[in-house]
Amino acid sequence: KQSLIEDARRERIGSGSAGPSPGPSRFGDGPVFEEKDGRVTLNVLFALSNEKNCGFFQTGKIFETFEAKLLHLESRPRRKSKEGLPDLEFFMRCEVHRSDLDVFINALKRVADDVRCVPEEKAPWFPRQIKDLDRCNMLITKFDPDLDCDHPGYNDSEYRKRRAAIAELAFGYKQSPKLRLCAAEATRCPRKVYQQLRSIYPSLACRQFLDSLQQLEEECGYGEDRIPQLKDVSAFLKEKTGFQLRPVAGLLSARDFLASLAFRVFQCTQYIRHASSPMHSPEPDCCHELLGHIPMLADKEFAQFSQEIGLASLGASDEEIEKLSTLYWFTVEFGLCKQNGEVKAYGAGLLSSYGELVYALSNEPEYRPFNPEETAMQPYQDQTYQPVYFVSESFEDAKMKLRKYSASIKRPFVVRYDPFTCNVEVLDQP
Ligand code: HBI
Ligand code: NLE
Ligand code: FE
Repeated sequence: KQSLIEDARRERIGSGSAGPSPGPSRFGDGPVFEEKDGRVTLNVLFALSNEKNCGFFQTGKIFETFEAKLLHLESRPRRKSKEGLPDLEFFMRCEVHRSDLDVFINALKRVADDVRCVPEEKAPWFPRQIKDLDRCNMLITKFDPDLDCDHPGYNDSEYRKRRAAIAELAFGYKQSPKLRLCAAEATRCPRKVYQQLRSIYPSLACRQFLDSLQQLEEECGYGEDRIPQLKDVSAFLKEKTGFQLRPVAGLLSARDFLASLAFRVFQCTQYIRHASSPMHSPEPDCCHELLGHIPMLADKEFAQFSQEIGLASLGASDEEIEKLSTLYWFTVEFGLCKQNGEVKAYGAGLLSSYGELVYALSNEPEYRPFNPEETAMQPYQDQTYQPVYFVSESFEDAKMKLRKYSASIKRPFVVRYDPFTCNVEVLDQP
């Protein structure tokens, strides 16, 4: 049987069909790294089924017995077991005595399935196909109404219950044409959000946004009385620019979030901001996605700009991811651009917040010209309005500058998106 772990292992860069690059020496069934003072470091993958009770704690015992040191541990759910609980797969880096290595691995094999030693990765794993996005679901804990006591919904148990149910649906979503996006919270339309924003868009939003919004009103049921179904919006986008939506339970890690853009997939929240703060929410919600992002993603030039940030992020180092997410922040979320001699908003975080849209286009905040090298280093916060915004000459200009920046990111390979198969091809750096 083909285990998911095998799958993941083969898909990791450097261990493809060309064969893994062996570490400095080989022991047991896999490579070992960094021999020092009689100890070796190794990467182990293994799976634990929920049917074998407490397998995880037994592995802990094995570590204790062999005086193994744990350097890194990750887990993720794989298929569901008979009781409906997910089996877990683990990736760990650990250090053991060289002389214990074989016994250590054999001991692990007795409690865990699919135990494998894998080579050091040349680059972090990244999705190659749209369906791999099913594995890009690592949420960060920020703005979680269950965990963050400053969240406006923290003391509202009804709100938290709704959020938990919506999150459950997003986690269960699989990239498959058979499955449908779940309904947005269609009856809870904060009419005021729409009305207020709609009245200021004509003077403050960029032309592309206004054009798309008009089409969404005419063709997709946008309006102050209801929230459109994400399924319909996704179909609309797909027709315009090839972008599609997939539901997400909350804030994803920047790496997973950006990776989906490479496939023209936009991770879309479905819950609505707490009713106590309609004019600004620090976290994304479906008002933000539908009003801020969707109209922009329906524009060809902008869709391409977004995808290029995504492609640049695949397999990039953590530092580069940080810079790309800062660039994303100051463009896709909070970008301003010149149009006919005036400054207009194109960033989704502005276009979905009445408060910040008015503020950003007043003469209070500081403006700086968009320049990826500088913009990528600008610290930002996500609690309240931005003190500084970056202004592009045009989308075309921003896209060209970003392309130049992306080309300067060092990766041991190049990626190419194949629009026919919707896969990402990985080629060795010439
Ligand atoms: N996750 N769901 C979701 N939506 C976002 O807009 C988002 C995210 N995770 C990270 C993130 N944005 C930022 O780091 C961007 O700058 C990439
Ligand atoms: N501040 C935005 C709003 O209120 O809609 C959301 C920003 C999400 C990054
Ligand atoms: Fe956003």
